[in-house]
Amino acid sequence: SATILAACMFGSASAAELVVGFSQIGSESGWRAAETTVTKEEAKKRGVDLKFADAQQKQENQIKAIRSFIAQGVNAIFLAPVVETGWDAVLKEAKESEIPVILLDRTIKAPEDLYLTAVTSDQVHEGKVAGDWLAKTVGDKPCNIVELQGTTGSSPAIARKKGFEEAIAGKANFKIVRSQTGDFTRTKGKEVMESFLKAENGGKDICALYAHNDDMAVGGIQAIKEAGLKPGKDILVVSIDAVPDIFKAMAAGEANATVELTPNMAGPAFDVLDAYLKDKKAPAKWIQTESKLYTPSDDPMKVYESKKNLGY
Ligand code: GZL
Repeated sequence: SATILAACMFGSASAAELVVGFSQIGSESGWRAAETTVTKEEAKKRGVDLKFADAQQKQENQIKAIRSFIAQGVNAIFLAPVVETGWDAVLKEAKESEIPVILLDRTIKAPEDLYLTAVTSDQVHEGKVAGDWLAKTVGDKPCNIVELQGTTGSSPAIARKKGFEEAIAGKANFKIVRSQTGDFTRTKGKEVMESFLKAENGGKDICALYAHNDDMAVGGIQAIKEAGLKPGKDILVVSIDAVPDIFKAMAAGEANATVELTPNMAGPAFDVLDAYLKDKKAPAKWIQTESKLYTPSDDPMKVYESKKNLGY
C-alpha cells in the first residue's frame, strides 16, 4: 500500500532506531560473558539495533568486524579492544566514514581523535587495591607471590601489574617470584599455576597468588588443591572481577579477596553516544566506572546469589 511504500522509501520507523556495531573480544571469562549480556540488554532497553561480533580474542577478527560495520553504515561502533596497539588504520577508516567509536572496558594506544571516549574502570587502581589488601593481610612476614597476568599487551594486564607493584613497592618482604600470562581464562590459569607450583618446591614456597581476573584465580585454586595444598590458607588468593564463582570459593575458604568490576560499560557508553549525536559535543575522553574490594567478611554467598543470574 502507499503507507508501506512510503515507509520503505523514507524508512519512517527505522530512522529513529540507532544501529550500533559491537566488536566484542570473545567469551574468555565470566566477566566478559556478563558484559555481552548486559550490553545486549542495554541496547534492547534503548531500542538500539545492536550488531554483535565475537572475535574469539583475535585482533584481526575485531578489525574485520569494524570494517564490516563501516560497510554496513552503522551509526556508531563499540569496541572492547583485546590489545592496546594496532588500531590506528581501521579507526582512521571509521573516522573517515564519520562513525564515532567508543571503547569499552579496555583502552588503546592511539591518537585520541580516533575514538570518542573510553568507558573503563581504573585498572591501575584495581591492581593497587589488590596489592594493598595483601600487604595489610601479610604484614612484614616474608611473602613470595606468583602472578597470573591477563592477556599480553592488553590494557588491564599492563595496568593491573603496575598497580599491584606500586602497592608492594619498598616492602622488602614481598617478592613476585613468578609472573606469566594466563590469558584471562580458567584453563590457562590452571595450567600456568601448575607450572608455578612445580617450580616453587611444590608450592610450599608460595605465600600468595595474584591473578588479574577471577577466572584465572579459579583455575589456580584447582591447581593448588590438586597439589595437595589449601588455597586461601597455605596460599592466599587475590584477584579482580567479582564474578559469582569467586564468591563461592570465598565461602568455601578457598579465596580471600576480589576487586569488583562492573560488566555494565555499555549503559554509560549509550548515554554518551545519545548526547553526542544530539549536540555533537565531544564527551570526556574517559568515563570511569567504580571498583570495590570484597573479602569473606562481606557475606560471599549473599553476593553470589545477587550476581548469579546476571549473565556471567
Ligand atoms: C577488564 C576486562 C578484563 C576482565 C577479564 O576491564 O577487560 O577482560 O577483567 C576479561 O575477565 O577477560
